[in-house]
This record gives sequence, C-alpha cells and structure tokens, in this order.
Amino acid sequence: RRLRDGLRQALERDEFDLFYQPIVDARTGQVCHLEALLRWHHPERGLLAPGAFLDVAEETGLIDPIGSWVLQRAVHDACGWDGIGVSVNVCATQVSSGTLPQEVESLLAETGLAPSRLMLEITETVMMERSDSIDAVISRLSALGVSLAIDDFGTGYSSLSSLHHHRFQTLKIDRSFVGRLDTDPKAQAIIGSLVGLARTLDMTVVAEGVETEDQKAMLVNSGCQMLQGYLFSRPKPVLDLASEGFVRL
Ligand code: G
Ligand code: G
Ligand code: MN
Ligand code: NA
Repeated sequence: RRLRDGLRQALERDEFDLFYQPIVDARTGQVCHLEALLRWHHPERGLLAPGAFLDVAEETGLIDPIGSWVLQRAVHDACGWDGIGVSVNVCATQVSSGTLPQEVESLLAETGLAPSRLMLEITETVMMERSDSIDAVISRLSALGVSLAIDDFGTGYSSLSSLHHHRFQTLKIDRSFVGRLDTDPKAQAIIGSLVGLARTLDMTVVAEGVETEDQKAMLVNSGCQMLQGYLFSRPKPVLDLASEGFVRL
C-alpha cells in the first residue's frame, strides 16, 4: 500500500530514471542499441529495479503513464547520441490499450528521431494472447518504421505464425538459455535451433545475459549476431556509458 502511494507520486516528484545497457555486434563489438531499463530513486529505499514495483504499477494502471514517461525520455535521450539506437520495453497493457502507435508517431514527429533507431521490445507472453486489436497495434507500429523485437524468447509459447505474420526484426533469446550454456549441452542445441528459426524468418538474434567469454564464443559460433550482458556492461546511467566509450553524446 505504501509502495502504491509512493508510486503514484513518483512521476510528479521526478523520481524515475533510465539506466541503459549496450547491445553489441557480436563480431565487431560495436554498440548497436542501448536498452532502456527503468529505475526508481525511492525516497527511503534507494534505487529500485522494476522487479520491485512493476507488478504494482500494472495492477494500479500506473504502468501507462510510467510507460509513456519511459518512451518519451528514451526517445529524447537517443536524439543526443551518435546514431546508435534505443530499445524500449513495452508491457502488455501498453500494447493492448491501443494508444501506443499514436504516441510513438507523435514522439518521432516531435523529435525527428529516425524511426529505425527506435526498437520496441515486446515480451513473448504478449503475443500469446493474440487478438485482432493487438495485431492492429503491432501492424501500425511496423508501418511507422520502428523496429520490433520479441523479448524473453523461449520462456512463453508464442506461435511461430505470429512471428512470421508480424515480421519482428529482432528475436531476443532469454537469458535463462544463455546461463545454461556452460553446463547443459542441450542449451547450445536450443540456441542453435532458435538462430536457425530466426534466419528462416529473416530476423536478427540478440542473446541476453552474456556473462562470460566462453558463452560469447559459443554464441558467436551458433550465429547470434548481437550480444547483451554483464560481460560488456551492466545497466548504467548513460553518462557512465559515455565516459566508458560505449556511446558519444
Ligand atoms: O534491470 P532489470 O532489473 O532492469 O529489469 C527487470 C525487468 O523489468 C526486465 O524484465 C525488463 O524487461 C523490465 N523492464 C525494465 N524497464 C522497463 C520499462 O521501462 N518498461 C517495462 N514495461 N518493463 C521494463
Ligand atoms: O526482460 P528483459 O530482457 O528486458 O530484462 C533485462 C534484465 O536482465 C534486466 O533486469 C537486466 O538488469 C538483466 N541483465 C542484463 N544483463 C544480464 C546479465 O548478464 N546477467 C544477468 N543475470 N542479468 C542481466
Ligand atoms: Mn528487454
Ligand atoms: Na529478456
């Protein structure tokens, strides 16, 4: 309840922040995108990651205004970067409320950011409850020229036909598969077949949660084009990433 009240006031008190994590080209190491990850500077509890409050935000409907804030902030931030893209997580209610395409369109018009520099990450679970209205939102977003990624792939059961139908450009393999690479030979086989699937559908594969050089080598061998994880960088304020050379402001 107290978390709920605090969350209500967090927007007006300007307590939210975005950290960013690099998504790098597996071969060249060049940064392609920065993924925006929401943080809350809680007045008493300090820095909170979304796991601590996202459920409450969804239950209370606060996720919509918070999601809008994230999108605006991320797009404005990206305008100050040297050409790399920004990737923003959107949740089920943002997709099903139907206002997302209009919001994205206005933001792109207002800022002049090239649509291809904005990637929207939609979890596989959103695509499980396929409906005409979700299909319409996805199609309108595609038509705007933004790039769509299916997030946490392998943890839900999205039908392959929905992937094909919507032409997501990017498939993000859930970090649980990457984490098992060192110990479980099946994980490598699964990743290999996900990469094959993505190739067939003309999608780019991002492996998430890459923590070791061994994992990186296996992923490159399997044909993953992009990598993300603590091996490269933890999520951080963009100024920190800039001083470490991941982005030029
Ligand atoms: O670093 P991490 O703890 O940031 O993120 C935890 C989870 O919260 C991840 O599943 C991530 O996708 C989700 N998440 C992070 N930022 C956002 C956001 O801005 N919007 C939504 N909907 N989810 C987010
Ligand atoms: O669901 P999504 O993929 O958007 O979530 C990203 C989450 O993964 C964030 O909580 C982020 O902090 C976390 N994360 C990013 N890289 C790594 C990593 O290398 N290892 C682990 N364990 N978590 C990671
Ligand atoms: Mn994500
Ligand atoms: Na993920």
